[in-house]
Parts: sequence; structure tokens; C-alpha cells
Amino acid sequence: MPKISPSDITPEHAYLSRRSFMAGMGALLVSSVALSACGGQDPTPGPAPATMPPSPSANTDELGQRLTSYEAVSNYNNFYEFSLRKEDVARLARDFKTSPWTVEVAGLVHNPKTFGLEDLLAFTQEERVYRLRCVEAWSMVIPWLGFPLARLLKEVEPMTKARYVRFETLYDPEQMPGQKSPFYGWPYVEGLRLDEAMHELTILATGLYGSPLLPQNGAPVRLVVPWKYGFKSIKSIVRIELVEEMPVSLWMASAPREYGFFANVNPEVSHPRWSQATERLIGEGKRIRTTLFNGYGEQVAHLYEGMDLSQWY
Ligand SMILES: Nc1nc2c(c(=O)[nH]1)N[C@H]1C(S)=C(S)[C@@H](COP(=O)(O)O)O[C@H]1N2
Ligand SMILES: [Mo]
Repeated sequence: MPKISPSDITPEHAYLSRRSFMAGMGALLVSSVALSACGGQDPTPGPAPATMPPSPSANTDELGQRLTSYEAVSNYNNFYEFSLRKEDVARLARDFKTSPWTVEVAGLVHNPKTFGLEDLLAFTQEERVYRLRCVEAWSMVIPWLGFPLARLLKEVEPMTKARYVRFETLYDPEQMPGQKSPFYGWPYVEGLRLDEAMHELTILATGLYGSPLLPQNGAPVRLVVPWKYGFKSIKSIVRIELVEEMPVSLWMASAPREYGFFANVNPEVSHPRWSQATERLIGEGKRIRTTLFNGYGEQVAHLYEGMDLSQWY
């Protein structure tokens, strides 16, 4: 029997334009079943394409900004559990044990559940090219692989009184030497309002550039919330809890005058020690203007209607 290639199933031009359309949406579904489901119809049974879609699916984000190199994404890291020096994280995290791994989802849910990594990978993985804007005024463009957090939260059925989601990183000072530092209240904790957590742009990432996450990027699973400063995107998650009260993050506890709960990217609101008006694009040797909600305002501004964005939240 002759081999079937994707171009036999879909005319080449239609296949390509569908790809670029979805890349423009910031998402490329990785499985063929999900590809056909993307149009809003039921997945059509049929032969699977011989190959997975290539990753990355585009060389730029939807605004035309070039992807940051894999080299830079995996060697310039903030992961205080390993080191405060970005250049040292990859080396110190090299032997970090990411398997077996479980993520416990608990708290105000009807159906608490512990997910193994294989359960997380069973959610259809999509590619999302997102800008990552660190509060330190630098940024990258990263092609993540992952799936919407909303899909996992729906499975555990949040109770009506659940208002926030609290995330926790692994606590293991033997493996993570930075956790021996008394200056921070380990483990790393972050939080989102439930509607932010359920937003379509919020993903749990399991990979980038088509490969599983490396330890320095938060293996085996980390949060990515592209319209917020990078510190909200907590790495190496072991516990997700649905709660009633606003969680206190590691940064809110360590430096309450500098880091708040919402941390939405906002060029108009300076950090107490530096301006947020521009950012250094890693690998490009240039500064660009920072945009409100990191450029995702059209999708997320409605979440904050009536809130005073001039504050450092
Ligand atoms: N557990 C944990 N998660 C974390 C951090 C950290 O120190 N510990 N740093 C945050 C910060 S400040 C940023 S900018 C991003 C960096 O992600 P990257 O190294 O994959 O680019 O991770 C975030 N998640
Ligand atoms: Mo950051």
C-alpha cells in the first residue's frame, strides 16, 4: 500500500493556509484529530497523517517578532530553586529528577485527582508561540507545547465557592540547592483568579521547540500565563489547589512592596526600582516598547474591567 502523506489528504495550499491561519491564532494543534476538530466540527475519522506538524510552526509570533533561539531559551533562566544566576541554572538543574512525577489537584473540587505525567500528556498538546515578559524588563518569544489549564480544571470540577487557584513547585532542597536559602519562603507558590486560570491563553506547558521541557525551563510541567510578568509562570508544579481566598505567592511574601498578585504586564506602571516602559529582547540586541497585557489585551482586558490598573498589583 502506498504511504499517505498529509498533502494527499488535504491539497497542499489548503493545508499550508490552514497552518498559517492557526499559527496566526497563536496555536497549532499537534494531533491530526485535533487538527480537524479545530474548525468546530467533530473530528473526522480518517487516515492519520504520516508525520506530525513541524515545530516550531512559524518563525515569528503573530506580531512578527522572531522566535528566541532554543540556545537562549535553555541557557538564560530564572529558577531561584537552583540559582539566582541565570547562566548557572541549566548546569545546576541538569540532573533534576522529573520522573516519576505527579501533580495533585485538590481543594474546593468535586473530583480531586492526582495526575501522573502520562495523564497530562494525554491531553492533546498544542503549540503556542507566546511572548514571555520578565518583570526584570527583558523578554523572549517561545514556542511552547502544552494544553489549556481549563481542560484539567474542568476534569476536577471546581466547586462554586472556589475563587482562586494556588500552584506549588516541588520542595526538595537536596535537589534544589537554592531552597536552602533562608531569604525566600519555599516552596515557590503562585496563584491566579479562577477566571484567569480558565482563560484560553493560560496553559500548562510540557515542552518547547517540539521537545519535552528541560529542567531549567520547569520540567516536567509548568504554568504559562503570557499577559502577566514571567514570575507568575511557576515551574515544576506538584500541587494545584482550588481555594476561596487569594493565595499569597512567594514574591508577595518576600517583597510585598515590589510584587503583587495580579502582575499584569503594564508599561505605564514602573517597578519601584526601574521603568517597565521598554524591554530588552533576548538575542536581538535591541529594546522594544512594552505593551499593556504584553500585547494580549484584546483577549484578556475584559477580565479587569472596573479595576484600577494604575496600581502595582
Ligand atoms: N518555581 C519557580 N518558577 C519560576 C521561577 C522560579 O524562580 N521558580 N522564575 C520565574 C520567572 S521570574 C520567570 S521570568 C520565568 C522564566 O522562565 P524560563 O526560564 O523558562 O524562561 O519562570 C518563572 N517561574
Ligand atoms: Mo521573571
